[in-house]
Amino acid sequence: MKIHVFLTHPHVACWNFQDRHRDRLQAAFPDSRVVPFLHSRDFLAELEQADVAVVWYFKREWLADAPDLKLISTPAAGRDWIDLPGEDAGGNLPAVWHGGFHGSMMAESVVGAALHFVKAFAFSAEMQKKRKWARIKVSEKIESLYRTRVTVLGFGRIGQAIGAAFKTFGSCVTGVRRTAATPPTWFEAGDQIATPDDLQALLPQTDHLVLALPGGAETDGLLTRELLDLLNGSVCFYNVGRGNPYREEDLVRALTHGKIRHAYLDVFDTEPLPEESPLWNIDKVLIQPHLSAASPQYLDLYVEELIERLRKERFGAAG
Ligand code: OXD
Repeated sequence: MKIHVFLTHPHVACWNFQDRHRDRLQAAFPDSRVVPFLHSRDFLAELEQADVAVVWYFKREWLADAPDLKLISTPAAGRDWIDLPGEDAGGNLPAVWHGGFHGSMMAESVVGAALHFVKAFAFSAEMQKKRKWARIKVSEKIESLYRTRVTVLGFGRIGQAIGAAFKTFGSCVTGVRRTAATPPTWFEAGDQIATPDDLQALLPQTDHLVLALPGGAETDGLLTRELLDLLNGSVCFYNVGRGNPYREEDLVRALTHGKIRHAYLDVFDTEPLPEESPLWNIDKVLIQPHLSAASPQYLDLYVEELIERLRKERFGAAG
């Protein structure tokens, strides 16, 4: 089996494939050849020989140069960057695997932001800069996640990992998803799975609203202006999925009309977030440039997952 790896990220160093990742993958499949590429031109020049392509993105026109390709594997969770023709186009398309290991890292980011908000760390830092021992003022702002009501929109692997992390602080979790699912083992009395039709009833009761939704037509505009208007003003809002479920102007309106108390935004409809976006200037907004899953261990976790899956599905059994 020839595994060609082209995992070079233009901006984020921890998303670059390193020698240790190659060594781990090679050691797991000694009869195979793991070949890393740094540049797309070199990757494309040898794609003809690849059985497996490990990539951040793939363009459909590359298929013409990949007669033996059986699998495209990407660490990304989102479906956005592997562009293949639809099945109705016919032909033998390679299988596509997306990473499923992001949950714990993204949960750290969301719960980290939640703690940042409820423990009033930004205000403490402000007081510190002024050398003020502001015990009364700071204490008035400190809250807890205990018994707060958390609603997670998008309750797949990532959403469930985020819900589980809130659970460890004693929150009550509602996971919203379109299709039925077995409740996670960590659910307790009061936790539930709901559907988007329940949002009208859920949103006014929600203390922490987390969006962990995939992009695409099914989630486009899901959070309408009317739904945002139902938020209770003390809610903390988090988006680590995609920017498409609401219009930015509706979110800005909800923020400036006092519907949302704090927001942690990691993803945006237009990325990079344009300099003229009003979101930059809203104090209660904490902006991160699409990094909620960043971690030095990111590709180690991916490689372990890939090895396990290649073994389980007997890819490369013939070497
Ligand atoms: C992903 C992402 O899909 O970073 O992995 O958004």
